[in-house]
Amino acid sequence: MADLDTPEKLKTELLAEVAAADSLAVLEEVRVRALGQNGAVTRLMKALGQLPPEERKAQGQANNAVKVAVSEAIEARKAALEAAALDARLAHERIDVTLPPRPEAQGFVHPISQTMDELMAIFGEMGFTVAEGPDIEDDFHNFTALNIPEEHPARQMHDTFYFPADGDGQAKLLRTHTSPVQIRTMMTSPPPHRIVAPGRTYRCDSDLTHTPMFHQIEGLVIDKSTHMGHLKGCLEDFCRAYFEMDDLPLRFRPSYFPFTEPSCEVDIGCSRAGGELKIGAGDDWLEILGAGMVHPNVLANCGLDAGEWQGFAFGLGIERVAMLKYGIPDLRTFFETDLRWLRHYGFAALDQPSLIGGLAR
Ligand code: 2NM
Repeated sequence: MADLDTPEKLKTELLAEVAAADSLAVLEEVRVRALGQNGAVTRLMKALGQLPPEERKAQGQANNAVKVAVSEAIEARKAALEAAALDARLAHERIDVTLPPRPEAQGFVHPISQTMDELMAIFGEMGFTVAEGPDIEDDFHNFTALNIPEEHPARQMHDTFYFPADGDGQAKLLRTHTSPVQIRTMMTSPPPHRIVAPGRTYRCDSDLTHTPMFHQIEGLVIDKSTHMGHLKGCLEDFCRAYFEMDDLPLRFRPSYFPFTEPSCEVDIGCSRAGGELKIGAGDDWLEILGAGMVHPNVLANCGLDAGEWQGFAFGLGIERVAMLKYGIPDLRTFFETDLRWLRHYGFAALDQPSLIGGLAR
């Protein structure tokens, strides 16, 4: 390309180059050479200033016509090359709609969540509703209302996590059981009651079989004539539904809790032959839950007339029953957040316990 070709000649040359460009890269190179900062058309424009004034207008119009023609040719060529590239891709590439979808990274439901869902589904079928309360409690709801005396060992610093005392000397604490939820239910709504309270609980204890945070589910039934027979039937139905054994043997053993009278512990039949625990078979027993008839003092503390209302309560550890049902040997692994553990013991999110089927299939 001569340095200062006539506009007409330059236009012819550039249009030929544009037409000959067989790729977007070559076309871009032509564009830079023609219209770039130091391109032939640009230089033609800059040369205008050296012309005598009377020639500038005509030359300027001619230059402009070149610029417009070349720009338009480049745009058109670019569109054509892009269309051709797309056609070529479409001709080659095929989408196989019969391929299975790529597996997505899968999350897992933690055994605690799974077990809580199962427990709530079973109690839900038995007519219970779910109640919740705060993890941070006061002395009254966690201890006093539950007929737990001041000197009770559970109140000692080494069992209970206390917060620093506030202005009036009252120290809040982390609830040591979910029973304060039952207390709050009885104090804020009228009987009858039929609730379960699942949730986190805290005790200052850490060894092979204790973690400072663990989970409980407790239940409460209050009505005018609820008696120990209802307690037995309810917990029997529950144990058999949870362990999915219609003939699971059950034993009710006398026990003591400050908040119930009488109190009992419930064992399920098992065998430990050869060191292997097997639920539902053999002549050995395994403790599963604690229960009892709600103590008249507790009812009175909640403003209920113990001459009119009575009922039972129970409580169990969620980790413990999850370990038993799913063969998880070590409690502490529940809270180590080890993804390999979760992949092994976790549950698929889409295989949740339905509300039908937990009980008597
Ligand atoms: C247990 C065992 C026995 C219990 C009692 C109450 C309340 F609030 F009604 F008094 N809530 N939970 C209870 C009774 C809990 O757990 C082993």
